[in-house]
Amino acid sequence: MDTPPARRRPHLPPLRPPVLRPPSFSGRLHDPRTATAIGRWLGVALALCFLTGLFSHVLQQPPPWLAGYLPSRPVWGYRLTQGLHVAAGLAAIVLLFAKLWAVYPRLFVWPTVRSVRHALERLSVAVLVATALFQVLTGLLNIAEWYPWPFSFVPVHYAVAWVVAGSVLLHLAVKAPEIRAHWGRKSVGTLALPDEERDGRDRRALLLGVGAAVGVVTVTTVGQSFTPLAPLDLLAPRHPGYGPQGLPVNRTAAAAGVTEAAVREWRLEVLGPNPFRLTLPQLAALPQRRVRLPIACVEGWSMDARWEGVPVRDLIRLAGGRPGAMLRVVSLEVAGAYRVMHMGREYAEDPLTLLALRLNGEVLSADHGYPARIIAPNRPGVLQTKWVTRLEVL
Ligand SMILES: Nc1nc2c(c(=O)[nH]1)N[C@H]1C(S)=C(S)[C@@H](COP(=O)(O)O)O[C@H]1N2
Ligand SMILES: [Mo]
Repeated sequence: MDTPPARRRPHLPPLRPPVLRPPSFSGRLHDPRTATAIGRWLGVALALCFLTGLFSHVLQQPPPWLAGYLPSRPVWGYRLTQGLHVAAGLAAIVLLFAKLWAVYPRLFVWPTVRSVRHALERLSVAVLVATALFQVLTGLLNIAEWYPWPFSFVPVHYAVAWVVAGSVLLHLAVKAPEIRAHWGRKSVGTLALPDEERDGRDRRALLLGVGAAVGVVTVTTVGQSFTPLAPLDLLAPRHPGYGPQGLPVNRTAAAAGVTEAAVREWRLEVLGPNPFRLTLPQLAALPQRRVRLPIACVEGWSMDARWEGVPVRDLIRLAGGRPGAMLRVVSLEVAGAYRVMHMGREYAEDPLTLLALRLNGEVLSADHGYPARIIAPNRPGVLQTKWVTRLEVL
C-alpha cells in the first residue's frame, strides 16, 4: 500500500503565551546621580517658591496678630520677593520636567509594589509629582491671567503649597541614603573606568543643557520685574514699560465697572472721629508729596513710577485718627476681590504712603485709578487700590 507522502512541516516556533514584561531602560542618565544633581536645583527652586510665597501670603492676608507689624521697608522688598517667586517657579518648570525625565523609568519597576514601605514611598512620590506639577502649571497660567478652572487660584495655590512642602520633606527623608551617596560625587575620578568616563560626559552634557534651558527661561522673563533686563523680556506676559503713563494695567476702569458718571460724582469720604468729605480740587489743594515707588504685581511684573499725592497719614490726622490707627480703604469699583483693602499701621504711618492723584507727571489715567489711588511701599500690587472713594480710620 502506498503511504501518503509525509507532509513537510514548516519550521514555526512553538506558540507561547505572550509574556508581559516591563520595559527595561539602559540609558545611563536615568540613574540616581543624575536625579540627585537635578533634584538639588529643583529643591532650591521649590524652597524659594515656598518661602517667597509664604511672605506674599502674609503680606496679603496677615493673621490678626501680625497685621500691625508688617514691614513697609525696604520699599523694593515685595518687588524682589515676588520677582523671585515667579522666576523660581518658571525655572522649576524646566527642572521638574528634567527631573521627571531622569527618573521616569522607575514608574515601571517590577514588581510594582514590593512592601508596605515601598508602596508608601511610591504614593508619596505620586503626591509630590502631582502637586508640584499642579503648582507650577497653575502658577504659569495665573501669570498669563488665564483661569481655565472652577476654583479660585489664591487659596488653592496656597493650600497645595503646603502639600508640596510636606511631600518634598518626606521625599528627602526617604531618599536620604541615595542623596548622601550621590551628592558630592565627581562625575569622573582620576581612576575612572572608560565606561564611567562616558557616563560623566553624557551627564555633564545633560546638566549643561538643563542649565542652559533654565538660563534662557530666566533671562527672557525676569526683565518683567528686574528692569535692567527689560530689553530681554521676550517671553513674560507683561513688559514693565508698556501701558498708559508707562505702567501696565491689570484691571481697567471698564472691567472694574468704574463709569464716567460715577467718577463725575466722586467725593473722597474720610471716616474717623472727625469725618469729612473732599472734592478733587479740595484734595489737590492739600499739601502734596512726591515719591518714587514700584508697583509690584503678584503676577511678577514690577515697575518704578513717580507718584504725587496726599500722604495717607495726613488724612488720618485730619480725621482725628491717632498714630497707630489701621485703615479700611474702599474703591468705587462695583465688585471685585480688591474693592476693599485693609492697611496696617506700618503702612498707614509711613510717610511714603500716598493717596496719589498723579503718576509720572500727569493726572492719573482712568485705568490707573483716577481720581485717586493708594500707593504704598513694600506691598503687593493687589493692595495698591485704585479709584479710592472712602478711607475709614479704624
Ligand atoms: N480697585 C482695584 N484696585 C486695584 C486692582 C483692582 O482689581 N481693583 N488691581 C490691583 C492690581 S492686581 C495691581 S497689580 C495694581 C496695578 O496697578 P496699575 O493698573 O495702575 O498698574 O492695581 C491694583 N489695584
Ligand atoms: Mo496685580
